Amino acid sequence: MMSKRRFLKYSLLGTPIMSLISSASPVTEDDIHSSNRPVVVSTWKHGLLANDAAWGILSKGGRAIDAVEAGVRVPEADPDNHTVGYGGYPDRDGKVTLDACIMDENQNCGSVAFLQGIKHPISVARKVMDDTPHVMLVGEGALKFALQKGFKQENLLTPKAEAAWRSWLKKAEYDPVINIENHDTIGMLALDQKGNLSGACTTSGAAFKMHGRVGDSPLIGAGLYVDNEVGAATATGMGELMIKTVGCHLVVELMRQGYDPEEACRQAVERIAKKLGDYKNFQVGFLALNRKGNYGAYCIQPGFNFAAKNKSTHQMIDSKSKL
Ligand code: SD4
Repeated sequence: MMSKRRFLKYSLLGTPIMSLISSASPVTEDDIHSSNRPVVVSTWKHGLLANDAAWGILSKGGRAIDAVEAGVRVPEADPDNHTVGYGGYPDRDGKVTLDACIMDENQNCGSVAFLQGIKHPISVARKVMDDTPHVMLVGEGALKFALQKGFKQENLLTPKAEAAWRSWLKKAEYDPVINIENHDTIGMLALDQKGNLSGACTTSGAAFKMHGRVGDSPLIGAGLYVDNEVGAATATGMGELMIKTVGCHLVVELMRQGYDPEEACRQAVERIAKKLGDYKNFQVGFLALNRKGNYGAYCIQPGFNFAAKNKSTHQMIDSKSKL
């Protein structure tokens, strides 16, 4: 039997459509959206290189979950990126502590928080998802698990990050700076050729944070959420605001109600503004992708941008902002 795609192509070549239409199955919503696939989006400028790595998998028909893991490993390994993985700024005690989570199209998820000495927390999170009955491992337990799985323990504090910390120590003021580096946590969302969504989020967290502080990035619902029937969302910025509002779950639920990705992100920012009086002192950026392959973002302060790649384009897009 002729496939739907071949049917459409054949029709366009001049065969009378009506003569075939009774034997062809109807064009489904999925057929229409498949032209938008695959697609990958990720936060900040480091998303460009990360998207390229994800595209290597997506363009060959690979799974979104494999693409997002491979993608975010790029900034995790970059010593010049001071907000993700190796080279990330340490906490106020001089320790680099990492948070990450990953989620697939079947509601499977894995997460690590307060993990030290492992360069690729996203891959440890993936192992938690694939090889354990749990969702989240933290601290020493996460490290022990990573070592059992063959990950190498190494010093993640680079000389540059250590120098920044020593300079911060002179005043030791805890004052989060908005968009100061313009390359923050990486949150990545992908829709693969088959129409499945996945997401990953990984960070060294707020620079010079209190020892033991964990932000939104490893928390399913706060820093990342995926529902294959609807869409996916991830976040960057001051994690406490996303945790207090379960921000990414909110964005996905707004898309379920029918809002497009940008409007869903905008409404989530409005929710933060309504509920949290001090929101103007912080940045939060939401990024969303729906199952049709449409994407959008919204943030509190100007300055947040994201990288978007599909078959026809790979570009940085400035997010609209509330302020
Ligand atoms: C956190 N959301 O730990 C992360 C950090 C981040 O922009 O994205 N900063 O709160």
